[in-house]
Amino acid sequence: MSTPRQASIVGAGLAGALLAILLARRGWEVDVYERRGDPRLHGYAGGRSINLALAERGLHALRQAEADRPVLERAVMMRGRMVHPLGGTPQLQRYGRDDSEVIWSVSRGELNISLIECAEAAGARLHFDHGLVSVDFERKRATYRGDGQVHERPFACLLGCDGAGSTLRAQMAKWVDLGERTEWLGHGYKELEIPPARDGGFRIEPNALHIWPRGRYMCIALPNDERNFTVTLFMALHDEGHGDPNFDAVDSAADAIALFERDFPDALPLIPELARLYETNPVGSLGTLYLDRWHLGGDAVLLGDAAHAMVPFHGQGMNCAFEDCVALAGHMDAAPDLATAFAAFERERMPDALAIQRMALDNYIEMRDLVDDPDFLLQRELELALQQRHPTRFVPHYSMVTFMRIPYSLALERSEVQRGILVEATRGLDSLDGVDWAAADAMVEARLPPIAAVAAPT
Ligand code: FAD
Ligand code: 8RB
Repeated sequence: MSTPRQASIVGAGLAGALLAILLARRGWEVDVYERRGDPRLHGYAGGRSINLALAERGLHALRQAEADRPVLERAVMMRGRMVHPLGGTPQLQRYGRDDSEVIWSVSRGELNISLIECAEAAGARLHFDHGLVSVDFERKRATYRGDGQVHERPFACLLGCDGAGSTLRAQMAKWVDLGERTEWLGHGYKELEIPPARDGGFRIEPNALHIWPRGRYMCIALPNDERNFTVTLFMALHDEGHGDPNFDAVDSAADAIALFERDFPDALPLIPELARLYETNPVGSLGTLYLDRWHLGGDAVLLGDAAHAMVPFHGQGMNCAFEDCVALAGHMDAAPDLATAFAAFERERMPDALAIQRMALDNYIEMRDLVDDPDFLLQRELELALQQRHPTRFVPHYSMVTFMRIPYSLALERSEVQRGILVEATRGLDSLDGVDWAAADAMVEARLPPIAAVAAPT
């Protein structure tokens, strides 16, 4: 590239810190501006222990940055979903074929600190307490504020990793119409906690992602390496007319206890601080952010949540943001100029962002409702059988998203075809005994080309 290889990254969260490593390693001069203080000095902002599910896409990006080892050292393996039916025994549904196909629960604070340390070691300059406040795109100068000071800095380009509430996005929108719109889900979430047992061990199965599906709402729990679990309750914000609980109606600690006594009786004794946490922790809102464009010529580009925030139900927000970083760094290195690089990045990644946003919305229905539905379980059984019969052609939906790196848009397209086959092949059946295997095999062979032939190895 002929232009100077300099970049200013806005945000040292998950994407910003990883992108800094990737660019600095390739010889770029990188400055990272972060609104918050240095988490290595002050502890991670927010305080609460939040964990995230790391899957193959995110892990692969960490490997590219040689940042996977410190992260995996403290990760907890999750082999599958542990489904807790109301009044029944919990059942583990494996995510993959064996322990090579699992996801990992990692602490956001530890992950972010590891990435920041790697970014600094790779030569990036980090500027904490520097929140972007405004951008003058004509003079190519940005203003940052923090710690009672104002700093104006020139930039070659701005890479927006400043999250769902992106300031850079708002500044870009003053120059061009980004076509921004947010679709709110109407459901929110509240974080709770299962502490370690008295003997210091885990109170429930550690190597699983726990789900308490209740139709139109649910609880989940992810393990932490400190032997506690972060529990998240997802439900409607307001009355939706079904008589279901919602955050307006379940307002006090007493309401929350009553809800858990009725709907999550096995979880209630595991959350001794339910009353206090329910009253203290805020209700978070959930939505999907769509933009028609992510870049302003070669001056600025958005990625991660700033470009395409999504609902959390596929556990792919971070994984997708990490994939964005690898794609963007590749285009910045290869293209003749930044405007071309940013346009190529947008062209490559926008269809994939739209696909995972859709699949994340769909997975809410699956998690909260279908995971204990007999038709769904039969289709799931058939998915595994068809994978065994046609390993290159029929890969279960969850596996394509979670254990492979084919584009999300291709995973969505193939999942829709597969869904059709599953529905047709199980119609009217309540076990796999009656499946017409010849017909099912024929559908697979006709409708699903081998994946290696459609996805170039990366
Ligand atoms: P962020 O990680 O949010 O980073 C943005 C950074 O920019 C922050 O450090 C912020 O302080 C900084 N910033 C903001 N404004 C400014 C400014 N004006 N100037 C400078 N800096 C600024 N994803 C998964 O893949 N799996 C999961 O299991 C999962 N679980 C989640 C659980 C929770 C509770 C939440 C909230 C999200 C979860 N996600 C998960 C989604 C994931 O956290 C995000 O998709 C991911 O963090 C996006 O990375 P990002 O760098 O774009 O944004
Ligand atoms: N954001 C996850 C999955 C899929 C699990 C499955 C789902 C909490 C906020 Cl809701 C959720 C998944 O299909 O069996 N993998 O990883 C992470 C999830 O929620 C995270 C912890 C979360 N994200 C605001 C809250």
